[in-house]
Amino acid sequence: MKLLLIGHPNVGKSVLFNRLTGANVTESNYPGTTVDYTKGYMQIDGEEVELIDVPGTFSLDPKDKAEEVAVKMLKDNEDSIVICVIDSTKIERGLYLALEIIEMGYPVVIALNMWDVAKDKDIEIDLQRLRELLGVPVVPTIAVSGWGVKELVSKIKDAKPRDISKIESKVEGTS
Ligand SMILES: Nc1nc2c(ncn2[C@@H]2O[C@H](COP(=O)(O)OP(=O)(O)OP(=O)(O)O)[C@@H](O)[C@H]2O)c(=O)[nH]1
Ligand SMILES: [Mg+2]
Repeated sequence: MKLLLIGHPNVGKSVLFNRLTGANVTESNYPGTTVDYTKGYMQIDGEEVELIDVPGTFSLDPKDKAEEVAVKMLKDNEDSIVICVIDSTKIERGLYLALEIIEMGYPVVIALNMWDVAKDKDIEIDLQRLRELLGVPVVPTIAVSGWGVKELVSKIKDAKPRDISKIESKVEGTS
């Protein structure tokens, strides 16, 4: 099993990566590119799982070299589960990327990171509603303290590919 950590720049992917992986971490150029990426390993239910810290990207329509590599890494690892990391204070933009990845057929787990910052700003997020609409696990996290990370890991194996047409009809039904 392989896991990809994907999300916008500066949402906490690398802090989360460091929490999830142990000492056996390698940084190298992504093959055929000049962009660095980091790879490590973690254990889930006794199974060794590879985890990749994908360069931050705003969308799957790449605007620079790092974003190109992010999209390439996604396409090169079609059998992966994606942990989509979203900044809870900028949830709409983050969800757009998550939906794009769900639409491509990847099993997705969403980490709503920076949950502490969202709470400080009194941003209200209806987790139950998000879970119902998206049909994927949605877990609030605070990567810097580790809060929620255990729950996030426990949901990884629940991730399943989704039929996007069902999500769209649900979202349309709410407007
Ligand atoms: N308050 C708070 N700060 C966080 C949290 N997660 C990460 N940060 C901080 O946010 C900043 C960005 O974190 P990174 O892990 O470097 O973000 P990234 O997604 O890897 O960024 P790129 O690699 O540039 O795409 C750092 O200063 C972290 O300490 C969180 O849950 N709460
Ligand atoms: Mg990073």
